[in-house]
Amino acid sequence: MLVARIRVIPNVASALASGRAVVALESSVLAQGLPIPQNREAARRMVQGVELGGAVPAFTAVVCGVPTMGLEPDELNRFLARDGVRKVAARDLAATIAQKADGATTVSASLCIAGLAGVRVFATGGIGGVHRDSPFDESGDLAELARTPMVVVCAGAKSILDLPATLERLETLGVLVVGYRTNELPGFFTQTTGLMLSTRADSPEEIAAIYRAGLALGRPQAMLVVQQPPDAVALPQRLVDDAVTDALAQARSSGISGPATTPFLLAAVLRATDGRSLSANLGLLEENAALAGRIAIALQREADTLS
Ligand code: PSU
Ligand code: MN
Repeated sequence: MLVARIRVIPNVASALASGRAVVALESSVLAQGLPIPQNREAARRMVQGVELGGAVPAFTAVVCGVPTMGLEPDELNRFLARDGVRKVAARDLAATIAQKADGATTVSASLCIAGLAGVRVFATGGIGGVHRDSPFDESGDLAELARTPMVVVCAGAKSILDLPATLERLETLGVLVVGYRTNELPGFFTQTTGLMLSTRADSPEEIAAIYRAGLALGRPQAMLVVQQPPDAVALPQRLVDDAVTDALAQARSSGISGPATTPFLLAAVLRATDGRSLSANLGLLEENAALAGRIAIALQREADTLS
């Protein structure tokens, strides 16, 4: 099935056609963010999370130049093996399509594809934002969040970023950040950051109601829902701060810049935490997917009541 030039794989297409809740999932975290073989475990747990929530998962990607909602098993395997798979942000979509390449989509490109396919809920680990060393390096995720009316579930922005600056940019762009069962911005690997949020919600139904109110105003922005990484895997602030400081120094001395920065820093943090950041990453990806599933179901239930 083709929706606005997006290929939707059959099981996702039939879910959409029958009005079932669908959750979009990004693929860059699999092909660039996490190492092999744990990226396979991440994919499995993201899918399981959405399904536990009661919804249907769909990875977004560009497959041989075709923007796609949902990956068939052989395609997912290719992305997990990551041979020749590009990191694709929203700005890179057109070139990846025209050059018929495989592209793993970051948050920004995933929002673009999911939005075109009519999916309203998306889950990831952490969004991109304003970088610490070079504040002019601001992830395309922020601009895309400002123009895509979807619910985006995450554990905050990645710890490698300038979190106060990222939160300020979201405010300027008019993107509401809602703390799910928390009053402050989680730090991706850590549960707290000391950065207070304007809005808190304690149930998927409350989130659905806020999202609907924003839609009714005709506003184009996404709503960012943040939740803490699970107790069992969250890391202490001090460990993460030290790991990030080291990672930034390594990036500087290796001359890393541009799209390579985020994957490089995530890998350096992984080494500096003796792999503990990996368990945190896998745990929060699953939890975020599960919450997204419950929100998608709550939105669907509301829609069914209204129609
Ligand atoms: N969160 C993770 N791992 C990742 C990313 C997020 O736990 O790999 C990816 C997302 O796809 C996000 C991207 O959109 O990093 C941001 O990259 P950049 O800073 O280059 O915009
Ligand atoms: Mn960048």
